[in-house]
Amino acid sequence: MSFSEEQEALVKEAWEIMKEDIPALSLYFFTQVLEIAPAAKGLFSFLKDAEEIPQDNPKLKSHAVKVFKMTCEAIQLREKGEVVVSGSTLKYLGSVHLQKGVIDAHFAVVKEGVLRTVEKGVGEKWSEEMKGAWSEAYDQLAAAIITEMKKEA
Ligand code: HEM
Ligand code: ISQ
Repeated sequence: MSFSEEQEALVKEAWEIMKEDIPALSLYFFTQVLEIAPAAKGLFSFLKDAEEIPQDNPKLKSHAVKVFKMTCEAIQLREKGEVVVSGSTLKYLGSVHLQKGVIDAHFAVVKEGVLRTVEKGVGEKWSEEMKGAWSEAYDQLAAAIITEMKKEA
């Protein structure tokens, strides 16, 4: 599967808007993920012992941003023929997630969190097409990470 130019543009358009509101959207992202899967809280080192989601935790923000940025980058698949991630490697991502005890089913939870966050972030620019573009980008990236996790397991 690959991205159309239109899908690429939609992913980029959303991120350009979301970038301006990172603290609030990061918090929203974690809130959504934990609402769907409360047990996922125990997986994150900076959430485990917290009563509630910390409002201003730099780790929380940077983690959330990484997920969104990497999803954006996954759209380079069209040009490069493979999923590219910057600042880290797929191998590293595979091993971190394996080590933390992440399983396949969690990826669907995080996907839902990503989509809800984009919807909130872009407001009236939200559309079925934009949802499709983000879904596709996320699925490609998740599949690449899961492949690495399986290789190592
Ligand atoms: C850590 C990205 C899916 C749980 C990380 C890190 C990155 C990342 C980049 C490393 C952060 C760092 O060391 O700087 C992604 C991407 C995903 C994804 C791009 C999907 C496409 C998931 C899923 C789960 C998960 C499905 C399960 C809930 C975690 C946990 C850590 C982590 C628990 C370690 C956090 C900590 O305690 O420091 N992820 N992740 N990730 N991820 Fe993900
Ligand atoms: C998965 N991996 C890293 C960071 C995350 C932030 C929120 C939800 C899922 C995540």
